[in-house]
Amino acid sequence: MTALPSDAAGPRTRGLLHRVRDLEEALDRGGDRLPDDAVLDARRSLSAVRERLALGVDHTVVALVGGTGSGKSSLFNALSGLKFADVGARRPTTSTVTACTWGGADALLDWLGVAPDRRIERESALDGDTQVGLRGLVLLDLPDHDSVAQEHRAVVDRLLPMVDLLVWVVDPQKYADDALHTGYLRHLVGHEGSMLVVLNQVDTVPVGAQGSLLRDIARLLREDGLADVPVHAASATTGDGVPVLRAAIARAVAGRGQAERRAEAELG
Ligand SMILES: Nc1nc2c(ncn2[C@@H]2O[C@H](COP(=O)(O)OP(=O)(O)OP(=O)(O)O)[C@@H](O)[C@H]2O)c(=O)[nH]1
Ligand SMILES: [Mg+2]
Repeated sequence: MTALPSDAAGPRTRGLLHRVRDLEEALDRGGDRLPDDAVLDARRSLSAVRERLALGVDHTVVALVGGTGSGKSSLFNALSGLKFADVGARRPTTSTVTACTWGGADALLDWLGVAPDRRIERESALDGDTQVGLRGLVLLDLPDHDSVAQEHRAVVDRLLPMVDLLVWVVDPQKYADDALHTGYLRHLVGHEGSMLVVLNQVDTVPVGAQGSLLRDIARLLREDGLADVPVHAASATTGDGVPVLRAAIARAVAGRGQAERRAEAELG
């Protein structure tokens, strides 16, 4: 059996690995009664599942994604309670993916292509209640998808399919941007369960105007074909809405991730 990186083999991974081993043993015992092609196919799928399981499925990868200056890095810091991501006035600020993990996930971060010096681990033991429910979370701060820097978009496009939950961070000025709706959101119809939208910088909007702004975002999402995507309001600066966002992320962590669902489907 392939040795697992020690941080990858949590209970979910181990359970799936047991099933892989059972199926491999069944093929060893009874494979000669099946057509060669079928056995080869089955062995190939099992080996692909094993490869993904080597990274572990006990983590949930959540990415903050959105246009430049919407506040992805600021929200990353607010959610993690750390000041690890660079927040700047210069646009764009973030050019490489930054990760915070609640529990180690080095093999997974290697796979995601996060540079070692852009990783930080949350010391959850020190945090009391605020971090409960986030164990297993890998939070990513991505570069801007609408960047003047071409390579930023390439980083975003490479990572999107690897993420379990996409948190689209929009701001009151640019939420209707075509690069977001036509370039990305409309291509994600069918993935409503794996995404949410956050209107950040809500502190800059008069209280009386916030409701209509949120309704306008919901309207645009309906036009994109994404009627069921939840929309949250938050301010990374004041902290408003951050606990609710953290709770939504905790629910995703408690649910099964994309890699786990895929492995299960394959084994089924
Ligand atoms: N008023 C207010 N300002 C915010 C908020 N969130 C972020 N900012 C400011 O907006 C600017 C951009 O924030 P960043 O967190 O760097 O934004 P980003 O989305 O990571 O930007 P890129 O890395 O360039 O894509 C900074 O000056 C922040 O201080 C917020 O909730 N309210
Ligand atoms: Mg940033």
